[in-house]
Amino acid sequence: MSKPTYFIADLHLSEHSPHLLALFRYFMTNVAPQAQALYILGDLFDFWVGDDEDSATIQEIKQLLRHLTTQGIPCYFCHGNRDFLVGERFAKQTGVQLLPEYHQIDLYGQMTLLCHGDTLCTDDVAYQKFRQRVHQRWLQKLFLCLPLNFRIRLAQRIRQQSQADKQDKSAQIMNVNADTVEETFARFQVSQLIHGHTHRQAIHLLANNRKRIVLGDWRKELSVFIVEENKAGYFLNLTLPDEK
Ligand code: LP5
Ligand code: MN
Repeated sequence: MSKPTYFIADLHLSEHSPHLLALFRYFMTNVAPQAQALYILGDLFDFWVGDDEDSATIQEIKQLLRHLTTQGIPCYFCHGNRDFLVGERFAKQTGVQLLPEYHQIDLYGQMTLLCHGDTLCTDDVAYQKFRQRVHQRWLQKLFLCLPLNFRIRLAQRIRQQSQADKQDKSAQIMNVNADTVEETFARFQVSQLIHGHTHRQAIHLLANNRKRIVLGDWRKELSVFIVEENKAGYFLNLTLPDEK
């Protein structure tokens, strides 16, 4: 029998959240090794300002990923809106394979589209404008030439501004746009869509036997979506064993 495939997103790991790091350590050591493959659909990090940042926390995260990939478990990473600057150097150091913005897989016979999910939130016009701007290759190259400390400070400023802007946005604006979801299904001709970003963990059953799976974020609990052959996909939410 084939092994299950795991999907995670929106962990937002940083040295400022030791609890999340502990969850990730637990997950990578005790849960992920049972997978056939692990897909990280963006926002693994709270923010990423370049592959040259190498704090103790980042080193540990990279080691955990490396340890998994050297056990022969493929690990795939799709960029999020916080860590779109994760690059080839990170991939080489960890053995993680970087995916394009949209990636189709055959998931035990179901054609499935994977993405972070931010591109589906087209009602959030201010965010989409921001996204377009920071996804320009020339601007990213220029940003990566700046001193590391300056990049970190700038990212913190953008985070603050983003938090402030979100206060004035409705929950609906920050959710996926139904038409965009329909267009995406049609464009890629898939029956299943798995994404994160909105943090609203759910399995949405849609018309024509289609499914939209929204991955949960990690807070007190870790959240993994697990798909096995001949079985409906399900979420596993876990707290650390000694914290129950
Ligand atoms: O991340 P989250 O869930 O809080 O909010 C997102 C959207 N916000 C973002 C910004 C990220 O949080 C921070 C990204 C840091 C990246 C570091 C590298 C930067 C490199 C630049 C390279 C060229 O994605 C938020 C959405 C929300 O999801 C829900 O979908 O609403 O979008 C915004 O809030 C965007 C704002 O509306 C507009 C952006 C304001 C930034 C202005 C910059 C000011 C900089 C000042 C510096 C002097
Ligand atoms: Mn996100």
